[in-house]
Amino acid sequence: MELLNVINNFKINGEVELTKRINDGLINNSFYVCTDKNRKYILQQINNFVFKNPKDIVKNIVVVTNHLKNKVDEKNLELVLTKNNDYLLELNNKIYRMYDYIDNSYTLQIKDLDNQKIFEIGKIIGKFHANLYDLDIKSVKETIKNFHNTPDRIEKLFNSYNLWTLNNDDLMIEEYIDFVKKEIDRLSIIENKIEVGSLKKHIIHNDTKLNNIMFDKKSNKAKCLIDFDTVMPGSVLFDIGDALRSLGSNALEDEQKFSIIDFDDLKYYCFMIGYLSQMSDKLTEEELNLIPHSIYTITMECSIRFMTDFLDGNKYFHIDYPNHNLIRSLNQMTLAKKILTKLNSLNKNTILLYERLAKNK
Ligand code: GN1
Ligand code: MG
Repeated sequence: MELLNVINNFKINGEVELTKRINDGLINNSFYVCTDKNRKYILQQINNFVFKNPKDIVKNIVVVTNHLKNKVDEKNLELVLTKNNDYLLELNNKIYRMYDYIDNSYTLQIKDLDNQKIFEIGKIIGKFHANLYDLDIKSVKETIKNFHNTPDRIEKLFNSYNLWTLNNDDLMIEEYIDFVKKEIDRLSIIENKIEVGSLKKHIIHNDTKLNNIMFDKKSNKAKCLIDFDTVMPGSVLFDIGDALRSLGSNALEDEQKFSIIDFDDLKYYCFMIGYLSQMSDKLTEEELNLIPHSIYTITMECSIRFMTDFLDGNKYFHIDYPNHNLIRSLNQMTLAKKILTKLNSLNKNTILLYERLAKNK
């Protein structure tokens, strides 16, 4: 009943006929809504523990979607207004916003990926970066401070570890902390380069995992990115790293059988061919040289975030069982270690790929 009341506060077309909870995503609560006029929407309750300033998020989304509207001919994310002409609805201490549903589209699971689809994903992320390249970074607010600042994430991990009361997992956690300590310098390379200005920030997506990429049902091509909550200034390397963290792995991020986790080089190259088709003229040499390294960094960063949340008592990410964040964290560390063993060859081949594509242009 409350849900229906929430929905009817938005300017929807028709009477609500169907609502369905969507169990994707670890932060917001999302619902699919369909009306008797066959109009479809996505309603989301914004997690205000994670997003302290929902108003800034919707302001960012409006700036970015308007900018994209002038460049993209296909459908992109669009917000639905409330009956008070606002983008946010506050009801019983909860905050909601609504999007038009992107019709005739679907998202992929790791098991559905093939080389062509991965190429498409690289291309759509490259296109997103290229289209937002000329948007002034000052026009978009930083809604979560230091979101992909890895050294800051490490500091938060150490703080949580110091406050953590030891229990049965202590040896495993200690080993984990030792590994992170050993890797601090390597994990700080990107942030250090941002600080000295040798890596520039642009408007990027910041959450390019596989289920945030919509595919078209008819053409089976990637159509657009969704989930613009974290669209903020950052290095393009964050998005490349985050996308490959999720789609370059041959296992889900909460797979418990760590022995099957590996990083798939072929998927990486397919993604890069797609990405470079849109961004090769914009990437700097520094960015190009750091691409494989960014996948390692963002994968470890994600592992660190899951571990920090586990130590903090699971307040940030939605969990299905008590050790869920611990499993996710160790899973992502296993993947990161696999990437480390491949860094040299990935680096060499990325340059070769870039040069070959440039020649064929
Ligand atoms: C969260 O909400 P969702 O599932 O799209 C998180 C990402 C993590 C991801 C890990 C705002 O994304 O940063 O990479 O979980 N989003 C936020 O699965 O923290
Ligand atoms: Mg998200």
